[in-house]
Amino acid sequence: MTIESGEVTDQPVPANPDYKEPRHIWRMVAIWAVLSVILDPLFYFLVGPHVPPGDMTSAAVENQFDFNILLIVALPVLLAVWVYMAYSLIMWRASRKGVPEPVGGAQARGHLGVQIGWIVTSTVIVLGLFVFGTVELITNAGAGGGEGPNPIWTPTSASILPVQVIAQQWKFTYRYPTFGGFESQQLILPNNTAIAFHVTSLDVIHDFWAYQLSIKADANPQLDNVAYTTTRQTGSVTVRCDELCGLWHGAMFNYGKVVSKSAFYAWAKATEKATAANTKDLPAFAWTYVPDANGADGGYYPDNVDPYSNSEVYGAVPVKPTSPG
Ligand SMILES: [Cu+2]
Repeated sequence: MTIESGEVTDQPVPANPDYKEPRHIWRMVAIWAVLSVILDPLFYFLVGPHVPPGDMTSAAVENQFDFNILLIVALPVLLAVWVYMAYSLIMWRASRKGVPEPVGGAQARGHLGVQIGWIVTSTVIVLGLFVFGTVELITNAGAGGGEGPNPIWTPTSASILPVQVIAQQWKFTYRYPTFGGFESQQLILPNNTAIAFHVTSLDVIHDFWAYQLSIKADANPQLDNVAYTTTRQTGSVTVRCDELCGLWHGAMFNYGKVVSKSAFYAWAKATEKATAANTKDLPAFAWTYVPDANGADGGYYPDNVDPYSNSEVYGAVPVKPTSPG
């Protein structure tokens, strides 16, 4: 096509004949490598300790480690995209005169090195994460998930405190079999102790999610779902239902605490005594309950007895239970 004289054109300025095309790919690789080498350790050591769910239990530590590994694998991938984008915007911007148009199309499509590099890198990352994730699931408490009635993993600790989590529409309660099977509305745990959560449900499927403990285990009726962790720090715990379980699913939450061993034992013994009458009304402690555990026409709680009636009124200010520590 010929350009008539006087016609306005957006043809690029002819390239400078002395211009030597730099090795763009190696420049980008160099920038990417430097950024990755600096930012990955910075991220791991500065941000890593603050990544959820924290380090309140052994399961939380494992979870945090897994998240951090995923993040430091992901960060160089993100950097590669950002470096390429920034480099392209700067090097091949339309206003940059005297530089030839970048070559794309057929030449780039047929580049064997790029193709092999792409396939090998993404395969190594995906398969590596698959192996890492599988190993992490099997070892070390299954990263805090429920393992069913026959766990594949048991803590090595000599004494493991069993705590039963009972989910029902729409609340969680906790029974402590080592203290006469009393029931508490609040989850209280001793510090530096291996805990075996036995999660079950009285009605539909719920899910016990104790965020700071990094425990998330389904609560199925007629099933004793076991999840282990070891507490490492005292502090507050939020428990939420994590399985859509009906109208008031969103209101199904309560709180707990990890307290010192001595505070826990003092609380447990005092509560066992104080709730003795309530415990007598409950079905005998078992790992699972049928919906009419208290008799033919009764539910889990006997007729006319509801120990938690004040917290049954949804929208009401939650009752502050007495708590240790
Ligand atoms: Cu629920």
